[in-house]
Amino acid sequence: MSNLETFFREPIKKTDPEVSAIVKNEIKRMSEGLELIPSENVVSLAVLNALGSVFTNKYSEGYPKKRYYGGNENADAVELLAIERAKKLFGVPHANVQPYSGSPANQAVYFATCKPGDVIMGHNLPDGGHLTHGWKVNFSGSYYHSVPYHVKADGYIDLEEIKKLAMENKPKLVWCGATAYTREFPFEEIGKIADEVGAYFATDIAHISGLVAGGAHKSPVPYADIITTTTHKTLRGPRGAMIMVTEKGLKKDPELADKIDKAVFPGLQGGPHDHQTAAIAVTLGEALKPEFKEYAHQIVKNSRALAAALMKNGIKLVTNGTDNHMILIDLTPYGKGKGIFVQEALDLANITLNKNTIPADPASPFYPSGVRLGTPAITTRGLKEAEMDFVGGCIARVIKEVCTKYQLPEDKTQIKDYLKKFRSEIKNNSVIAQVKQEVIEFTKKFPLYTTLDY
Ligand code: DSN
Repeated sequence: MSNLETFFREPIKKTDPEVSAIVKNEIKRMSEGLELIPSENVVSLAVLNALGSVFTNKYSEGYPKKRYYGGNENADAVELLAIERAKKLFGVPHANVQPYSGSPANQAVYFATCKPGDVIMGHNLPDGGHLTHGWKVNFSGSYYHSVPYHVKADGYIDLEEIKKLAMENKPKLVWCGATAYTREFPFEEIGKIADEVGAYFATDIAHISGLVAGGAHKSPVPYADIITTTTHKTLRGPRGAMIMVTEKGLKKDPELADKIDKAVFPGLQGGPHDHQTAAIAVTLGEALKPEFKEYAHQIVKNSRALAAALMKNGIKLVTNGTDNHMILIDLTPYGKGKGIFVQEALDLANITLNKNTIPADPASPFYPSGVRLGTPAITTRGLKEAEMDFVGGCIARVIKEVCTKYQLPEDKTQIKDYLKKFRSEIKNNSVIAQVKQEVIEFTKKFPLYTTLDY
């Protein structure tokens, strides 16, 4: 901890003790906890170095060698390096590394391929899809005519439905990708349907891009026209995103790469975040190393072992298991809307995950009946299959403790007071306190950063 404090806090400690103290608290929270939110990870010190570099001072609207301002020779060099590494890592002819994050990247795909009012298809949000794949309150569901597809009762994507909806509605753009889906994505099958109806096929691999890069999940490259990804999930980089165009996409539309670049800048964004680009370049360099393959496979091994440990403890999972980094717990055997109790009680026990809807959730998206968790961050910290029994056991103990004791009132006006009582009671719950102590002891064996090689 003392070395870490020096690394992260030396200048800030002197000039801004208030922010410095908050950063210190965050280091402690991360160090003493098990981070199981499947979209989070722990980046390397090299990524942090690049992210905290002087590139944050620069403006470089445009693209390498075609900038609007001077002094961009180093910004050009780092962006070109990131692009080359992205192309090599994923095997694509074109990459844009400027999107600020996943939602802006997806927005650029719409801007490049559709006009307002065009029909688009994506994985329905309560079924595990993403806001930007056509959800009604998002720009994607209000500026475009969204026809969502769903998962079947068994939790798997309903290919029959996709085919039927695509034939009936003739979409301009079809998405495949999700934020809460625990099985391999059927890229090939959905890609065929998109081709049959003449749609662009975009895959959003934000969650699984590290697995794809490391060979632990099938690549969408042969089937997709466009691929978007964030860079901070399984890919283990800074917050940011990329848009890639495949050979198939260029064959379908030779101007597609140009359209994407123009949509990002000047269509939607201003100056790229060069410090973020530098950190993405470092991330992609790390992902090109052989160790990253091992990491990607270990994520999935851990996820499968954690799923097995949970089921052994009597916990029900959507699809009864996982193919990737993620697990979706179905809490309905204890009643509906229990996700909030589990998330908040586990937070108190230093285990972080998030409440989530499950397919055909009997409750509301705000008080859903499931929780979502995953193994990217704990795998980075060095946990292996053998440790998943401990992690799964802790989660199961807390689930049983709160789900058998608490049930949200049917009358919505009573929910606020009920949660107030719940929050005050769990502070003194002995099971939660015991799990917290065990987690703090356990995490000492797996430091957040093992080496400080700067
Ligand atoms: N918020 C991200 C996630 O947690 O999956 C997706 O955008």
